[in-house]
Amino acid sequence: MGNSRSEHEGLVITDTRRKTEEPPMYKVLLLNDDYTTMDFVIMILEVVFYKDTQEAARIMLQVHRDGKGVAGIFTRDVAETKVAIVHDLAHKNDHPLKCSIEEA
Ligand code: TYC
Repeated sequence: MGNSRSEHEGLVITDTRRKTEEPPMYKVLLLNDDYTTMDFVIMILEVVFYKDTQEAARIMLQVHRDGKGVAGIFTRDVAETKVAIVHDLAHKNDHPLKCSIEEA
């Protein structure tokens, strides 16, 4: 039996053709309701989704007008964790705010 290591020395070939798979991405949607305060939604967008105040206000108003809006796009695990955090903060602060996940 030959020594494959020495026989093939210097013949290592890296396949650079195959594209690295990217994970499926998910939109976290904020849903409008009549009771959650605008300030609370802006705070959520700042604290959970790292938006600056101006962008947070823009997204909040879009949700208020259109019924829903995209808070961010994440891998499935991160999106699900953000939804759980939003629902927990909303519940603890007596707001009915809901959000959902949609494949991007
Ligand atoms: N519609 C709410 C109000 O008038 C504000 C609001 C905006 C609530 C966005 C939820 O996801 C939401 N106070």
